[in-house]
Amino acid sequence: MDYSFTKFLNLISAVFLIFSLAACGNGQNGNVTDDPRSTHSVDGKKTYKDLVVGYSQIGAESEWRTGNTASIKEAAEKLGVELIFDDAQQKQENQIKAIRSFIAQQVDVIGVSPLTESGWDSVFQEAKDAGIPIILVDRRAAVPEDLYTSYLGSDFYEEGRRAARVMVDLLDGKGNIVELVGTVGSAPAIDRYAGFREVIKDYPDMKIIASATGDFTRAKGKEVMEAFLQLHGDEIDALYAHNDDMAIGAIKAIEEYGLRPGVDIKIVSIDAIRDAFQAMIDGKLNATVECNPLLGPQFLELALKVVNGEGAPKWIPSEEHIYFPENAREILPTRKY
Ligand code: GZL
Repeated sequence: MDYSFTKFLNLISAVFLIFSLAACGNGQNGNVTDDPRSTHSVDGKKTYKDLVVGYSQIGAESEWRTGNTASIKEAAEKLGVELIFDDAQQKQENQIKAIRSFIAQQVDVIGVSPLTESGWDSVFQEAKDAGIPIILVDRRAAVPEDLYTSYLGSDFYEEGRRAARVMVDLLDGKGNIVELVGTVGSAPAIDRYAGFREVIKDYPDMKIIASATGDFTRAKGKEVMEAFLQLHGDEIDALYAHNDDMAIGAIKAIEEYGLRPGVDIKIVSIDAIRDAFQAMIDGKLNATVECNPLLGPQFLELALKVVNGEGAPKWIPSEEHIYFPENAREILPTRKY
C-alpha cells in the first residue's frame, strides 16, 4: 500500500479516536444528561439538577421542626436541587417576606409550612400571578384551592382522635384532663384540639378542666403546666399535649411539683420524637402519636412533578403510627428525629 495513503488512513483514525474519547468524556455513553454536572433537561422536562426551590420554614421551635428542616435540606443536597431556605423564627411576616423574595428571584417552585392557617391569600396570589406554584408542606393554609398546588402533611384531626382513644383507655373512661395546645391558629393546634374532643364527647366522666397554649415549645409547656398544677394540683388525672416538646416541659413541672409523670398524671402527646421514646422508657410518658416530619424526599419529588406539569393530588397525607412504652426501648435506635 502506498505510504502516503497509509499515513492518510492513520490520520483519519487518530482524528476519529480523539472525537470519540471527547464524546465519552461527557458521561457514560456521551449523553450530556449522564454527566453529573449536567444542568440540561431531559426531553424538555426539568431534572432535579435544574430545579430551584424556595422554602419558607416556620422556625426551630421543636425537635419535630429540626427533624423536618434536616430532612428537606438533606434531600436537596442529595438530589442536587438548588434550595433557597428561610427560617422565619415563628413570625408570619418573615414568611411573607421570604415568599416575596422567592418570587423576585423567580424560583421554579415555593414550599411553605404556614405558621397559622390565615393571612396568606395576597402573597399566594402574588406567587400565582408570577406563575410560581406553591406547595404546602406540614401545615395547611386556609386559602382558596387555586392558590396552592398541593398539600403534603398529616391528618392532624385524626392525630387528635388517636390521642383521645388512647386517653380513654388510660383513664378507663373517667378523669380530669389538662391540655397543652399548640401554636394558636395553626392547623395542627386547631385540628388536634377538635379531633380529641370529637372522641371524648362520648365519655361524660372525662372532663377537660384546663386548656392553654404552650406554643409547641418545652419552655412554654413547663410554664403552663406549672400554672395548671397551682390551680388544680392533685385533681389532675392526665395531660394531653399537642406535641412531645410541650409534654417534656410539663414532665419537669410535674416532677418539681412532687408528682410522678406517667403514673400520678397520665400523659399522651404527639410527634414521636426520640426524647418521647426516652420518656416512655423512663416511665414518664404513656403514649406518643406519630406526626412524620421526614417530608424532604416526598416534597422534592412532588416539586419536580409540579414544575414538569405532571398532575399532583391536592392532599398527600403522611403515614403515621402510635407508640407505647412496651416497645420504646427496641424502637428508639431506629428513630430518625
Ligand atoms: C405538625 C407540626 C407541629 C409539630 C410540632 O405537623 O407543624 O409543629 O407537631 C411543631 O412539634 O412545632
